[in-house]
Amino acid sequence: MSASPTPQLDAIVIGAGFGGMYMLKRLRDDLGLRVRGIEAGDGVGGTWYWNRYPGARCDVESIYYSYGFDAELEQDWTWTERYAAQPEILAYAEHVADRFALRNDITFGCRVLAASWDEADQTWSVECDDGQTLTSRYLVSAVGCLSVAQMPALPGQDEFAGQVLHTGQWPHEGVDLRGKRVAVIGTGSSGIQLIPQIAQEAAHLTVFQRTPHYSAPARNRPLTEEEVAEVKATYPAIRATIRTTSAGTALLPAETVAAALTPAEQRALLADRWERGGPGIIGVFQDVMIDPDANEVVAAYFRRRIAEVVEDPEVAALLTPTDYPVGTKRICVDTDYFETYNRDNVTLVSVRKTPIERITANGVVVDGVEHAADVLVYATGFDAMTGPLNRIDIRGTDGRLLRDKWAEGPRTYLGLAVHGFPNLFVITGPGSPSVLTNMITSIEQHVDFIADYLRHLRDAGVAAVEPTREAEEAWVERVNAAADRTLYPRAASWYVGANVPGKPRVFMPFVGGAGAYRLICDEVAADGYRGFHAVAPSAVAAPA
Ligand code: NA7
Repeated sequence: MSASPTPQLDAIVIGAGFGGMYMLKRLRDDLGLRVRGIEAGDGVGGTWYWNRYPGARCDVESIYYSYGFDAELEQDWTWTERYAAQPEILAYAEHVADRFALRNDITFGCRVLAASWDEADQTWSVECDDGQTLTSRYLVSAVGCLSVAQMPALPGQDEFAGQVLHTGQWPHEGVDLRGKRVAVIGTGSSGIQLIPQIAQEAAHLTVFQRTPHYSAPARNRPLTEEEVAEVKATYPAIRATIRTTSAGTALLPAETVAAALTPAEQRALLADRWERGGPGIIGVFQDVMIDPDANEVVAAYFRRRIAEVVEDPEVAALLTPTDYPVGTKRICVDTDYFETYNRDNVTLVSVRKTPIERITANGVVVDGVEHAADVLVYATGFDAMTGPLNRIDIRGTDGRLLRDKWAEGPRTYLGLAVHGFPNLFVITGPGSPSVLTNMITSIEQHVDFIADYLRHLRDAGVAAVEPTREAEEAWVERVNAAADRTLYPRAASWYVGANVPGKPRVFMPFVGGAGAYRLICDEVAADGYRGFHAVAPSAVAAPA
């Protein structure tokens, strides 16, 4: 029998966003592995490379939404705003790529089409759309959670004569909307950021809203020199703290459950959080995401604030969410969103009861009325969490496709690895806290876990591992049980795949909190990577 051929690479990392870049750096610089990154875009940055729509901004504060692995990087980079806008975050990603000389190890403009596990050679064979096939010992997915744009299938969609855009695939050269009639479909986080910006530029803006969303004011502002200096002086302590929190960022902790307070005390706390701005208002009471009554106190507060701002009572009523708990669809954070509907050049069309009938050459038809548009913007979100992996033909043991294994919903161990797919690791995959947290904190934790595990395997002389079936099943049950204890599954959100027709309704992230999850992973590692087992090469002899 011939010896297994040495793969071309030790590891392939798919994606060069924040997950892929740090993974590449750790494996190359700390473990000395031969690593290649494969990235569909022509540059680094992932989400922030693609989502260039006006108003795109992170809803996690910039000083926390940044890497904590390198003290000098922290000191050298200076954030200018409380919530960084897309160009600044992309510039940061590019700075990191330059600083750590990552680009030469990344193939840009190249998409991974398929990856298959060779059981005899114990290597991954990765097929790219530039025609090349690479082999490697390990495959790491850093494809992101919100990277496959979701387009609705509307009758007549291809007939539209004007420009068609999706927020997640915004043209790099920008779009001149001056004097144009613009239609926006969708009022999630992207729509809510985009709509106030477009309203200022376009001749007319028509917004098509299916579900009104809860949105809190961002209260974005420039950071002062004093604030920046203080943060830089205390960064190690800040990082140490946020790693223990549920959301992986610094939000005011709740002191008590809602029922322990009088209505006046509740209102005072809510008003304080509203004035502070940002998503932290969801954490105002300990039980907002668990107790429907506590949730309703917060939801009612949002409703009152909408009624105060929006001048036309009919428009205000349409913009007011009433039939799902606040926070169960991701809370939005805005600047002048509701105020925008007081402008003369903005029209709101509810498509709740009367869905979009069709798209014509000239616009969007609802309830028999054509709303004319020159530009049509889809702010319709993403095939979240599983979409980016499922569109790659990933074949594990016995040639089984990952998307077939996940047909009834994703199944992972710790959101990091999948039984039947040896040596595949998923950064912030379904079953991990990921999208419920500061993504960069969660990314760093996963990357460190994976890098430490690969070092451990090298030291132990183990070539291939996978989670056991039992460990995976137990984790899936734990993820489901955690979600069922909350109000999260009550909304038709992208967390449960409700925005993609035919997608199984499963709450995908682990809701137990990033800090608690980190402890679980640390225990798994300390216990000899409990739940994983070594995989022996199959008996099939490699062809002579
Ligand atoms: P979201 O939050 O999924 O929002 C998409 C929006 O598009 C939402 O309002 C949808 O209504 C709407 N939508 C989708 N399909 C249709 C059709 N067919 N007709 C009308 N309206 C439609 O995506 P975002 O890009 O805003 O944000 C995604 C995440 O990125 C965000 O949560 C942050 O984590 C960053 P629906 O609510 O489904 O009724």
